[in-house]
Amino acid sequence: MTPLSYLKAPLWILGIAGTDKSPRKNPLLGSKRLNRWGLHRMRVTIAARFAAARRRRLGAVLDPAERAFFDENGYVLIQDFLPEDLYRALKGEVFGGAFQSREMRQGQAVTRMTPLPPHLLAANPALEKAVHSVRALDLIRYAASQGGVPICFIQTVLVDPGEEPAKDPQSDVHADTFHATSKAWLFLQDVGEDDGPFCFVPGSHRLTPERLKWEYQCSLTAAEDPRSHHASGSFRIRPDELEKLNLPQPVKMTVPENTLVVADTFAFHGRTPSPKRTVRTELHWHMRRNPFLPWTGLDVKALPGIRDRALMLNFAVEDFLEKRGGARSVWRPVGKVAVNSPVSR
Ligand SMILES: O=C(O)CCC(=O)C(=O)O
Ligand SMILES: [Fe+2]
Repeated sequence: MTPLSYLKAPLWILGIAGTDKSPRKNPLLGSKRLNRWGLHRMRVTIAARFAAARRRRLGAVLDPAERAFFDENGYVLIQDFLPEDLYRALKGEVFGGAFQSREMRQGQAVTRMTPLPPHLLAANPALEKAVHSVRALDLIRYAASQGGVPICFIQTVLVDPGEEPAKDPQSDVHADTFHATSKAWLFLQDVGEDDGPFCFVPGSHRLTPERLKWEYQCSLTAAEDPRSHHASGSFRIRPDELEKLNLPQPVKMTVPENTLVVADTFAFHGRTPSPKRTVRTELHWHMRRNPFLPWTGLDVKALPGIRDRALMLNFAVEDFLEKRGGARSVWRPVGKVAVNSPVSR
């Protein structure tokens, strides 16, 4: 560490009170001494308490059976989510055009992201209805244990097992971060066993004493772990460790099209590796906010000028910084493409 990097110390401290998760990027989170004193354990514990308190407020609007299923399992799965005519119209819009997109490669997997800014939603009414589906949003908020609005985009995952380097880091079963946070998928085609389905460990969203102990152990060594995502705070878990935590092995979410899956990705999950080339397209939501917020409102992303624009604003900032010599964004613009077109080179 250079003396100059200590100028960042106030940011590291703020990060501890927020979403910072990377022991590698934030040396306070990576400090063996602080973690031996219980820094990570404390953040995980307090975040879980806040999440439970916020969920008590957010749960009232849910269908009681769906809420109970989520509380038990950490995810919800709804088949035939959209009415048939709306779903057909949605597919027509999504697969019928070409949209400004970005791509990120992770080993043999390329993830294509198609943002959905207001002008695009205005021109595609079925997409607009699906993105703003109240039933989906209520579930996403509950799973994230947060109020406010998620970001939404079209995601296509293109996997080619012949590609080198082979490893798709998302195929290692993991937790995205140290606190409740949600992702949701409305699958736009059937996803079978060999189509690289999402997989999930039911019940692993709960902070049990065993999980807390495992989190503590991870926090002592994560900063030096060779698995870069693990060292960045998305802890990877092996099958034998799951057993020790009294958890089942992951379940493959093989689903017919028009199935919505909403998950708390503090739970263990991943992407099943596929033996063949696969293309999986979905409407995809992310919701992650500061885990230490006592309230469920006050989300800047819900402000009129920002709603549905958060992702574009984020890319605008990244592009601006990159042009001025800042970090190169992993999300490369690929221009206007069909959502399920082959990978751009
Ligand atoms: O795409 C998937 O099936 C899951 C990937 C994953 O781990 C994630 O999006 O957090
Ligand atoms: Fe993940």
